[in-house]
Parts: sequence; C-alpha cells; structure tokens
Amino acid sequence: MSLSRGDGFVHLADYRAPAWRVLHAGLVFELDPAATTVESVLSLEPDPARPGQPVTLDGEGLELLAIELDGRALGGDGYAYDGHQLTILDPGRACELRTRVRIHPDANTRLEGLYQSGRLLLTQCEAQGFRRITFMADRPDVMPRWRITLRAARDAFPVLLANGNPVSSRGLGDGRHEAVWENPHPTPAYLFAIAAGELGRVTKTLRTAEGREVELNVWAEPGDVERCRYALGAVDRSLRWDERRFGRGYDLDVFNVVAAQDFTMGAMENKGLNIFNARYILADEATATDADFLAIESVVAHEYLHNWSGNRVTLRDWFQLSLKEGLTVFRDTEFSSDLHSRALKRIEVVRLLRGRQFAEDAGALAHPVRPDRYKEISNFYTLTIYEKGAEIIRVLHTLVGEDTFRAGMDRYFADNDGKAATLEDFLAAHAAASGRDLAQFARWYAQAGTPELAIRADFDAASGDYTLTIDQHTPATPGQPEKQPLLIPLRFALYDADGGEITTPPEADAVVREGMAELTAARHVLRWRGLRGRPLPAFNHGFAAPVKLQVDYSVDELARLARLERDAFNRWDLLQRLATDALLGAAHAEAATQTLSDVLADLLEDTSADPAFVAECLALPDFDTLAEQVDEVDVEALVGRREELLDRLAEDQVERLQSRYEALADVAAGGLDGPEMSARALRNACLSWLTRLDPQAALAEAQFAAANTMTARLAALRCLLHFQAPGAEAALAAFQQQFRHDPLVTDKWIALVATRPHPEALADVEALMASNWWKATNPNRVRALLGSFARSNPLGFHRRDGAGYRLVATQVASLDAINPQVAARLLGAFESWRRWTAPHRGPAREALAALEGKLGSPDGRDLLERLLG
Ligand code: 0A1
Ligand code: ZN
Repeated sequence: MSLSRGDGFVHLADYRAPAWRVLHAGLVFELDPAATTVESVLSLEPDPARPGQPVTLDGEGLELLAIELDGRALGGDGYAYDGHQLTILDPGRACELRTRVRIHPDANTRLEGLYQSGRLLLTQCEAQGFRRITFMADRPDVMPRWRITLRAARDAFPVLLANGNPVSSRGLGDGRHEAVWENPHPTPAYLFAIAAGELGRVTKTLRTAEGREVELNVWAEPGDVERCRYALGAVDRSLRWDERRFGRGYDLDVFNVVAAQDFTMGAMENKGLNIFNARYILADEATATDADFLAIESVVAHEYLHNWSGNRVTLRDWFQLSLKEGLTVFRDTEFSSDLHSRALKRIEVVRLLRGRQFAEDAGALAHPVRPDRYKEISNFYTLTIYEKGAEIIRVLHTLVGEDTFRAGMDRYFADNDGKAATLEDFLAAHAAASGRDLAQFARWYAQAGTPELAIRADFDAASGDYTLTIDQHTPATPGQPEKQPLLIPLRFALYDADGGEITTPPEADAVVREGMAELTAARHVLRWRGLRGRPLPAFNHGFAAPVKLQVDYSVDELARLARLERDAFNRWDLLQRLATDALLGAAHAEAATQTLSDVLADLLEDTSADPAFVAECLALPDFDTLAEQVDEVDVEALVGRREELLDRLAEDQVERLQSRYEALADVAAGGLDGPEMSARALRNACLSWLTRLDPQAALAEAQFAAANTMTARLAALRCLLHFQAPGAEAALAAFQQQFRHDPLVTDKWIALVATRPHPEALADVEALMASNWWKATNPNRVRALLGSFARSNPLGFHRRDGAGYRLVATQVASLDAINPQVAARLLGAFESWRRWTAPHRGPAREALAALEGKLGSPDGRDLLERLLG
C-alpha cells in the first residue's frame, strides 16, 4: 500500500492486491549481535492481471551487500534502494531475487526487527518490523512459505529457533553451528520469528485430537526455566480448549514459546514460535501474584489461539487488525471463562472497558474498530481494536447464540484457511451460517464512540400500561460528527412487587425474544398492558451490549434490585451503580451510601458467596471509570470523594472485615486452586480497608512479615506504602533487597512507589529515574515507573503545578529516540486532557505543545498531532 494521496495517511479505500507475490522465502542468517548478515532468496511471481509493474520490496535502513536476479548480479541501473524501498524494473516473468544485507541487532533499541535482549537474539516483526531484517513485500497479504537457516557461534548461541518445524542441524567446524527450519504454511512476514542464545526449556509431548504428535516447549534463560512450568501447562490447556470449543487443531510438530526480558508488547503469536514478554511466562508463588498467574494463562492462550484466528486465516491489510485481535480476545476470554469463573472474568473485562476503552472512545484518540485511514499502524494496537473488537464479536454471539456462532466460525475458518481475509469475509461467513443480514451490525466496525442508551419508564396506574422508551445515541468523535443507529441486543427483565419476573412479551416496534430486544432505530418503545403495579426493570444483563445506560432508579429500587438479581455479574454491576451514585453527587447520594453499606454487610456475612466475588464488590469503581462519567474531571475532588466513601464504608464494616480476614487465613496460605486464590483476594481487600483505619498498619506489617506468597506480600507492601505507614520504608528496603536480582519483581515495587496516591510521589519517581534502577531501554521498567505514574496515579500525574505532565512529556521526548512505541503509549496518558478542569488543562496543553518538533518518530508525531488537533 502506498501513500498515494500525499496526505500522509494510508487509506483503506486505496487497497490494491500486490502486483508481485512472494511464493517462497529462503533465508540464511549469520547471527552476531554486532553485525548479522541475512542472505535471502525470494521466489517472485507477477500477478498476470497487472503486467508491467516493477517489483517493490520494503527494506528499512538495510546495508545492502549484494543483489542478484536469477543468478545475475544487478548493477546500479537494475534496481534502486532509497533506504525504505527496493525497486526493481519489471523483470516480466517469475524470477528469483537474491540479496545479502547487514544489520546490527545490538544497536536496535526499538526492539523491532532483530534485536538483542540480554544475551539472546530475538525478533519482533508485527506490524512492519520484518523490513528491518531484510527485503520483503512486508504486507500481510503476501504469504510465502519459508525455509530459515540460522548459523551462529555454538557457545554463545547453543539454541537456534525459528518458525515451523526443525529440519536439520549440524556443526560447521569452526565453533559455529547451523539449524534449519521449515514453515510449510503460507505465512506473512509479520509472523516471522527467530530466537537464539543460551536457553533452557520445560517440555511436554502430546497427541492432538487429529493424531499429530506435538512437542510443546517453553524456553527461558537458564536460571528462569523452573518458572516456565505454569506457562507450559497453560499452552497445553489452550491447545485442548481450542480443539474442544472451536474444533481447531494444532498444525506443526513443535510449538515453541520463548520468554524475553526486553519486549515492547505483551507477547507475539509468530507461527510456531511465540515470543513473550517474560512477565507473561515466568511465575512461581514466591515471585508472581495470583493476578500474574491468571494473566499468564490468558496471554498464553491469546497467542496460542492466534494460530487459527490470525495465522491460518490472516489479514488482507492492517485495517482489518481487529479481525484477528478482537476475535482472539473474544476467544481467550471464553477460554478463561470456561476454565474459571465466568462472572469474575466478565467483571474484569467490564472494568477495563469502562475504565479505559470508554475513555479512549471519548477522547482525542478515538477511532473506529476498523479505521479507514492511519498514519502509523503501531498506534492502532489499542483497547478499541482489542477490547471493543472483542465486545462486537460478543454482540454477534449474543444475537445468534452459541451453536449458530460456532457454525459461522467453522465456515469462516474453512472458507478462508490459508488466505488473507477481511471483516467482510468474516461477516459473510456468519451471515451465511445464521441466515441474517449483518449490514447494520457491520456499523459497529465503522463508527467510533460508545453508544448511549437513555431509557425512560412510564406507568399509567389507571390502565396498568407500562412503556419503556429507549433512545439510542452515539456521540461525535474526531472526524465523525454524525452517527447512525447500531444493532444493539438489549437484555431486559421486569420484576413485579413480589420479585417475580413478568414474562409476558411486550408489544414492540423491535424484534423481542426471550428478554432481549434487538434495537435498530434511534428510538424504540416497548409496551406492556394491564400490569397490576409499576414493575421494576433491569437491563443489559452480563453487559451483553457494550454501551452506556442512562436509567433513573431510586435508591429503593437499586436496593431491591441488588437483592433480586441472582446473577453474580449483575449484582456486582448494581453495587457499582450504587457506589457511582454515592460518589458522583446524585440527589440520593447519602441514601445510596447507606444502601451500599447494607448490601456489603450482607455480602461480607455471606460465607456461601465466592470470596473473590465479594472482593470485587468491595472494589469501588476506579478513578478512570468515574472520570469517564463526568463532563469535566476535577481530579482532586473525585479522588477525595472516593477516599471519603472508602473510609466511611470501612468504618461501617470493620468487624466483618476482621472476621473474614481471620477466617480465611488457612485457605489463603498457599496454593493456586480457585478457593485458595479467592481467599487471598478477599483477605487482601479486607486488609486494605482495615489498614485505612489503622495509622500503625499493624495488620499489614504482620502480613508482610509472615507472607509466603507474592500475592500476600505485595498486597501488604502496597498497604504500607500507600497508606504511608511507619513501617513502609523498612518493608520496602527488605523487599528491594530480597528481589534485587529479579527484574520482574523489581518492577512490582517500582510500580507501587510510582502509584502512591500523593502529589509527592513525583519526587520518588524522579529519584528512581536518577538511580540504578532506571533502565530506559527496558519497556517493562518504563511502564512500571512512568506508565504506572501517568495512568494510575491521578494525584501525582495531575499535580496542580503541572510538574507531573512535564515529567511525563519530557520522558516521552527522550524515549521516542529509544523506542517510539513505548514513548507513544506513554503519551496516550493525555488522551482525555480536554475534559480536565481548567487548572489542569492549561499545564497539560503546555506540556504537549512543548513536545512539538521534539518527536522524531512517526508514532510520536501522529499521536501528538491527534492529541493537539
Ligand atoms: N499481536 C500481538 C501483540 C503485538 C502487537 C503489536 C506489536 O508491535 C507493534 C507487537 C505485538 C498480540 O496480539 O498478542
Ligand atoms: Zn493478539
């Protein structure tokens, strides 16, 4: 795709199929951190429909050593290379292009292409990193088959891994050795991977449902191998689950996973060779929290599941990104829901949506799930593409039901296997399987912004007529002033005075079935006739529609609902609503607080409820979720009110908190079974509430001293640090010392320091940046310190004097020269700046304006332009 309009954007409408295809890629790497040479032989074939086109290949900053076409060296008049693109005059026939280039992994701080992490050599190619390794049509609709030869010094690089199946290995006689890999599946360059170095592994062999024997390996630097066992189990569970739930098998003889300490994103689904940020692989109870274990399992599943949704069926172009990402998030979420608590998983996802994705969809960086233009594709790996994309798939699932959804998926995989697909292909498969017209549904992909449903209820006591008027509206977003109505499945229930459900279907101008209305227009009216009394309505069970609801409830109604709703998610949701009313100044704020306290009391006394669920109910809506619901964000006021409410609730519940804390001690002591993790979740929630009432933080100190899991230890340390307990410094010093050689655990205490809820946390962040703990080249460290500060420390980041903004903006400028993607993500913390109150808005604008002209990368410049635009 070229920037043909000269406006700096790549446009979806400009898509053209490639004039040349690459049928086969044979690569030989002479690996060396300082200077690696890559010899490449590409079999090229012209598209007969488009004769006369030159061969154009991407190649970013490559040192070209040799170039031959069909065995003949090309002279300067036979090709042109401008540092970005290699052009060869139309050879007029299928041909073979041989090139040799030199690259420098040890100087690659962007961590894109081939780079060094510790003593390992690794690749990251999505989205457009392959072109930094050698020449290629670096676009997902070009899918060669691959043969990859790796050569390196045996002592420094004893293990040599690449995509596909191992073919052969041999010594080369001079202290070097060679391994050959073959990937028989047509695979785009963004899924290319190699990993080389001193790696150890845990391994297991299994037989797939189709009878293929597969070796599963999880690799890490030798000292970390024992901490790979949990991830290996997660690979196994993912493989089995995809067989069962989607009928998808694994298609190579080996599946390799490698953990790397330096990795920009979470992990990468390269064909047969997933490469991971070590934080999503390495775990044992002494160094990883329960949340880490669950995150590891879900990221491992995500990458594994990409083997079908992304690799076997790949993308035609990057505009289709959510076709693999939204779908794979949907699939990994189902995996976690099937294996653990569905309600808890839903709560986790909805928190992320409401807290972060809704803000993205309402801020300066809002974009459709399928954008129609972009400047820098790296900036589109967003919550909208991933999480909203997954919600849209969930909407489809809700509309058609599991069986029809599965039939649509089978069809999608069958029709598109080995191909580069579009969202239209996906929708066509589901339309065929369900017999539905999905044209209006497709608007979910085209329109940015979170839809809002305003629901008004009217009851005529004389006639018993009850009407629900439902208005749908999606706010304007950058570049999209007008929106069309979406197809929204709205679940509803009506309860009568005795708490029974009214099952009579309403008269409606929408399709209504089994408690669900399919909203398609800007307004719908549902009408029930002759009811005996005013019913109590409930909506959007399970958050089946990713929308904002405006429904007026009295506190009594909310209290009744909180007791009526059987489903755990819905009960949690009602408590969130009560807390929001208490916090955001509803007329009945005090009554809402009291009701919330009463319901929490019942919950804390209910020993039959899952303790982890009770813990979720104790966790009030976070700052981001609240900020998203007000027109103008007054940071200090919002944080202050939230703290006050927590103090008040903690005082109300103190005895119950103490008794649950004590009673759960034994179960919480260790182990990774559900009840054990649940017990720790509730204990730690209780600990936090109790610590806010005790300036000495005695309980937290005791828990810190006695802890034998990282979950307990870290929760105690957080309480000590965040409530500024007298023992905080000593505990922090002990923790630092104990784990000083473990970068992942070090990131944990650094994040706690960076999120201390106090404006003075800024000084601590600055001190850490001046210390040996700071490593600007390590994305995890940058995220732990600056990412946590900017995203999760409202009082620090939003200091009135603007020092928080200045610190982050200044760091964005220097990180931009090191790793543009890390810098751009950090800059995203300003996405909502226009909604901050004036005393914050001014300094935020100044900090952003000061960045103009200081960002060298397209990533940073694109983001800054949109933030200020
Ligand atoms: N596809 C990977 C994540 C990923 C995305 C972008 C990257 O570079 C721009 C790297 C990795 C996943 O979804 O897990
Ligand atoms: Zn993904």
